[in-house]
Amino acid sequence: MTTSSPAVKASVDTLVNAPVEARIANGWLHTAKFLTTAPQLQFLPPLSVPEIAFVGRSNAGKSTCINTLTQQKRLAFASKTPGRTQSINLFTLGKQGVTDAVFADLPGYGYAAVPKADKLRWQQVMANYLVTRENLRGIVLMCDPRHGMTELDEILLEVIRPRVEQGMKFLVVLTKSDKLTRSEGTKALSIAKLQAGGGEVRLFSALKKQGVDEVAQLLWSWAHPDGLATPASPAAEEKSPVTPVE
Ligand SMILES: Nc1nc2c(ncn2[C@@H]2O[C@H](COP(=O)(O)OP(=O)(O)O)[C@@H](O)[C@H]2O)c(=O)[nH]1
Ligand SMILES: [Mg+2]
Repeated sequence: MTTSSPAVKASVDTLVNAPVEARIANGWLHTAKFLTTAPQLQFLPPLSVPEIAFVGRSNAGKSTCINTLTQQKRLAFASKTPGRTQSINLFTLGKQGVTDAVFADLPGYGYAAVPKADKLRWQQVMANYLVTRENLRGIVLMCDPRHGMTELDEILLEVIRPRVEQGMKFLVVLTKSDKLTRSEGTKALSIAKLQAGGGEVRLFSALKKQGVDEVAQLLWSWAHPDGLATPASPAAEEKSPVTPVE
């Protein structure tokens, strides 16, 4: 029998010894599948399952974060032309083929090369989506802590504040935390906590896998507020996986 390298052994240990909650959350996230893309709100299918939206300035690390969380290389492919694909991409999640949540990946904002009229149009689409989407359960704002919250992030915070006050889940993910020292990380966390107005804040590094399990468990708990459901019954599987609202 060959002896595995210390690095391989460390990875195996992490997988095997990960808390059961993290394993459940990561297994669930891995089921993410592309559903559809909508250039405007009226093309978004009305859905009844909880939806979690991912927003952030372009280049904040949003695609990398979604790919890391779902353990898929190209689910939300890191766009080569940031800010150009102005559509909402939906992904379904759920074990045993039964969709129990949807992720909505909103295009990054703030990309300088986008014409002003397009920027304004897109901000309007995004604000309308965040305010009116009925099954929206939570919002994840990606922010590169080296730049902090920009004016556009703050506009977005204002737009969602009333919904957060009414109980909408909200998480600020401080991305690329591997680029911060420990004290910079602590400082970025406390500043973001003040700005998040009751929402959660986590440091996250796709490179160092920091915060991955924590964010995974939070998202899982948002989508499953009643905790672990009983295994899907045959009746539940017969239903259409994504039940449109009447
Ligand atoms: N060091 C480091 N770089 C990252 C991390 N996540 C993303 N990046 C880099 O940041 C840049 C923007 O990432 P991307 O996911 O495309 O951002 P998006 O425009 O928000 O989707 C890319 O060059 C990524 O490689 C991370 O955790 N650590
Ligand atoms: Mg991207």
